[in-house]
Amino acid sequence: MSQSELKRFGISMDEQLLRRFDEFTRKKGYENRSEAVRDLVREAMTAQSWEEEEQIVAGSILLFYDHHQRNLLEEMTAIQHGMHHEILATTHFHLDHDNCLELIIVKGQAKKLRTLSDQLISLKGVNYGKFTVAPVEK
Ligand code: NI
Repeated sequence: MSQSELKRFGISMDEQLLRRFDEFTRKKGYENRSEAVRDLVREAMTAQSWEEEEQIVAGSILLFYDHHQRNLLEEMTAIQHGMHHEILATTHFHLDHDNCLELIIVKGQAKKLRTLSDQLISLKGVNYGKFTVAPVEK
């Protein structure tokens, strides 16, 4: 597994973030910070390489939003209709009086899906969004 030698480098981080990172490292069961950082870097770089490519990926866009936000539902629907070839399914959950959770299952070119996800997540009223995809074929 060691095609290349290990190199050391320092990372500066504010104390609070480092405390949270140490807790994350412990909960995830990593032996040390280095192992955790290596995994996170790999994950970030893998995700980025998919997004830049024409590669076909599939996955989900998860959105938490307040449906009272003006025009939000109309804008969301218009964006999704514009990408109906890439959207396989949409499921809507009413979480409470104000908040909704929408799960959109997507398949298509990574670049295109990232754009779709960015458009939806950046809408006013969307409180949290998460884009998760993996390659369908190599
Ligand atoms: Ni709802």
